[in-house]
Amino acid sequence: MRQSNMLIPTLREEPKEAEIASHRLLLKAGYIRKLASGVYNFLPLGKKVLRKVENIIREEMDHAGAQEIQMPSLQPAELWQTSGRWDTMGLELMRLKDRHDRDFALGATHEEVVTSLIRDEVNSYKKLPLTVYQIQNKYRDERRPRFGLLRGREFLMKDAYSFHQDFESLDEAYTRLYNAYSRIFERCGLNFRAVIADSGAMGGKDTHEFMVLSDVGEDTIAYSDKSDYAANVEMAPVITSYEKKTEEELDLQKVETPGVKTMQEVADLLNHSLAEGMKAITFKVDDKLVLVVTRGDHEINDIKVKNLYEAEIVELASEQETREILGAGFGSLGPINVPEEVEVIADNAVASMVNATCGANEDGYHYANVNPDRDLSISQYADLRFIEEGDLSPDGNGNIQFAKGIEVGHVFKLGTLYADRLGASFLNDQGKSASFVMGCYGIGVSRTLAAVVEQYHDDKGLLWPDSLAPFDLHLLNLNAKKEDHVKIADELYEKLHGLGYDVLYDDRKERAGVKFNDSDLIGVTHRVTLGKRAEEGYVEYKNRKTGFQDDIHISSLAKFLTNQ
Ligand code: 9G3
Repeated sequence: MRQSNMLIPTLREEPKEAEIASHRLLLKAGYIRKLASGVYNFLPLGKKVLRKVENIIREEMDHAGAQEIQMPSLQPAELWQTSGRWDTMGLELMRLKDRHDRDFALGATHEEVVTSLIRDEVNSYKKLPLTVYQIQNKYRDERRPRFGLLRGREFLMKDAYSFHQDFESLDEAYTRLYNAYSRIFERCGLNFRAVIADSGAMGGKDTHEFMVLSDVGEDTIAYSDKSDYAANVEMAPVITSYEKKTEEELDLQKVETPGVKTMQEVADLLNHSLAEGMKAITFKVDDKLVLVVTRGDHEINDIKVKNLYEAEIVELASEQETREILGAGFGSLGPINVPEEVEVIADNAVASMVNATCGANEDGYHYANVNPDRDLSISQYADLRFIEEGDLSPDGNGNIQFAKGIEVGHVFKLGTLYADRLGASFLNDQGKSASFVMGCYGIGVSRTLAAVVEQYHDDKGLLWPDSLAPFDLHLLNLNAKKEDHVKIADELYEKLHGLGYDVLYDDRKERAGVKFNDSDLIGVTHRVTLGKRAEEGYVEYKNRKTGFQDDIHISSLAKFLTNQ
């Protein structure tokens, strides 16, 4: 392709709204352009790379036995009302009305659509297992779209759904697609980890997220320094066993703590460490108030609280409703003198605390020398805290380290959740009606492209793994104003094209510096430059990734390139 005809609007200046490399470089190199917050145009180079990511996914999904379909983005509200998600999904679900004033959702995901499709088309176990997938834009009205393609409001997703007569069959599909995902991300040149994840509102139990290691990732991975254990920090279990200090249990004492607000201020005033104080936080779990207690130096993991109650919604209670029921503000809450209607649960670490302090549920007062067995009525101890670096790995092998990750894939075992809600059943091999057992599997395609850039770039611009580069070769003619150079370059372009290379040919009448800058930005690995030695029949080869360069005679260029 001749660059003089291509739409590649590279920028000289840094795009100021970009906070991370992939956002900055994809804008600067003319791959994408923002239309609105979280909504992007893919320009020719961006589209070429996006299509290469899609095709790797397509090959591996087809190889795994999945069938490609295409479902609508316009989804009738009735489907979401039947599944119950029309009301539980808040502002993130984009909704619109048609000309007859009927409600629709813009497809954020397709469990409802695909389950209704298979419900209406498949009714015998003989047609199972069946896995379908699509590669299509999704719409989610993120509260804070940011980081360019990493968190957009319209983005390209591959979403697959598998249908089974039983869980054994689901397990097989899950494993097969898990392996397909590993091949997909390997072929995209990514350094990734499959981590044990939390299934959130999707129900089901097994679920894994595929995380690309990157400092700009929004997710935290807890991984073992001695085994291949890796989990999303949200769900990593804590197996630490706490030994009780042997000091004598002192008498419970109410102490004045005027004006303290934080755990640290209490610890400082009463002259003890954070770990000797009890942190008590009020949560609304669905519609009841729960007081969650942890050791002062630990963080409450709300996902673990949610899973303990199998609740739909878990959120922090407001100070006002807390005060109404417990009689004190956030700085003085504790598990003593708690009204009946408030359930008190505590993290396992609390059970081993001796002579601890806690809020007295009275502003400006705390209790000292609190000993759980004697002074507290905890309705349940559980693993409720976030795992921390240094904690034992949940597989008992090594200790936990943290890394940031970009979630590019997520595979779920859904079970019969959606089939039950949408009445999707089939006749099983005993002639009985049974709900489909389902799995669902997503890859953020545009997010994967951005994640590749995060792992492949340098200060001069983009770099691409050969599997994704927008072109095989970048051919630069530095003297596009000299007839004889143009003739040599044109012939070389035709020759390379004839050899099957997909060539980006910079034939523009621009200065050498502009051409080199743009070539560094665009990031095509193999660059062939026709410069001052053109008359002698020499071109300069440069590898954008390794920096290797050498003068090559045109007659041996083809052979040379096959070895790159
Ligand atoms: C919504 C909105 C946002 C959502 C969802 C629904 C995430 C939603 C989870 C999934 C599960 C799987 C198939 C592909 C793989 C992931 N955000 N999820 O269901 F209405 Cl606004 O999407 N779906």
